Amino acid sequence: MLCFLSCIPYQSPYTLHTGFNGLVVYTLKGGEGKMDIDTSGLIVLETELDREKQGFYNLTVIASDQGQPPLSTALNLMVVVDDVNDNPPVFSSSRYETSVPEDEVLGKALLTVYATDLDAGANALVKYSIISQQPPTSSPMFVVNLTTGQLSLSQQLDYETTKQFEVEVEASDGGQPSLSATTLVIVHVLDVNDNPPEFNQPYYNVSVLENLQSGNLGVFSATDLDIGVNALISYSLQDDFAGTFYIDSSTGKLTTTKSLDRETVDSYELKITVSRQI
Ligand SMILES: [Ca+2]
Ligand SMILES: [Ca+2]
Ligand SMILES: [Ca+2]
Ligand SMILES: [Ca+2]
Repeated sequence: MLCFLSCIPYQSPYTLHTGFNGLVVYTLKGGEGKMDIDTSGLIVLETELDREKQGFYNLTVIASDQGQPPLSTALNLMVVVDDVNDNPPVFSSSRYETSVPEDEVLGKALLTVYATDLDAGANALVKYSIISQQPPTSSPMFVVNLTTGQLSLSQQLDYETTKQFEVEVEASDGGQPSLSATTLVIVHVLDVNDNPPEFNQPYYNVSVLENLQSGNLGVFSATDLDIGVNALISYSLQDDFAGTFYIDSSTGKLTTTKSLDRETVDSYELKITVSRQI
């Protein structure tokens, strides 16, 4: 914000005068308390300037003699304040958050981070880059557009592996030296029902006594890697042999509902199917 102005020598138009009438007095208007003019006509800086507050000054130098009546002349000049890279980029937020389903397509734009810089020209030219990702992955999960700050997906998400990422994005300006700032992007991964329920083993062998009126044959539960409704399982029998067998649709507990007769049928092959619970 602080800039220095080269002092501008000012030559009096009355240098040929002599005596009292030739004594030139300079006054400066428009210096806003930042600039003044000395007795020799030199404009001097009284305090540091800040281009971000005032980028230019319209000055009027009045040179007057001490004659009666006094004669004067005025000169208008404009002082343009050069920029110095004294402002780092500032993000519109110190923290951004978004939620993305785990099956989102690669290249999908997730959000745009945005930083502004009060300076001018290259000193205000902001470029974005990702400087860290937690947890880390072998290839970065996200990519940020250098100039727009748009964050997009570069690797397939998997809710069952990672439920949340924290991405640190840096904005740096084009000044020499460059100034920078960082912001944090939290990406919540949303579960999608991409895992079927699975039994621990494909085949179970169960023996039961034929004289059992009705009995518990065991619990045949399956597991589902998803969460919530995506992991709710419903069990059913493809064939219950005319009501001989029953399976609890929510627990997978298999029972006989009537006594079996080994002399009639000595084995049953039951197929348990699992599906998403509606
Ligand atoms: Ca800057
Ligand atoms: Ca500046
Ligand atoms: Ca899932
Ligand atoms: Ca599932």
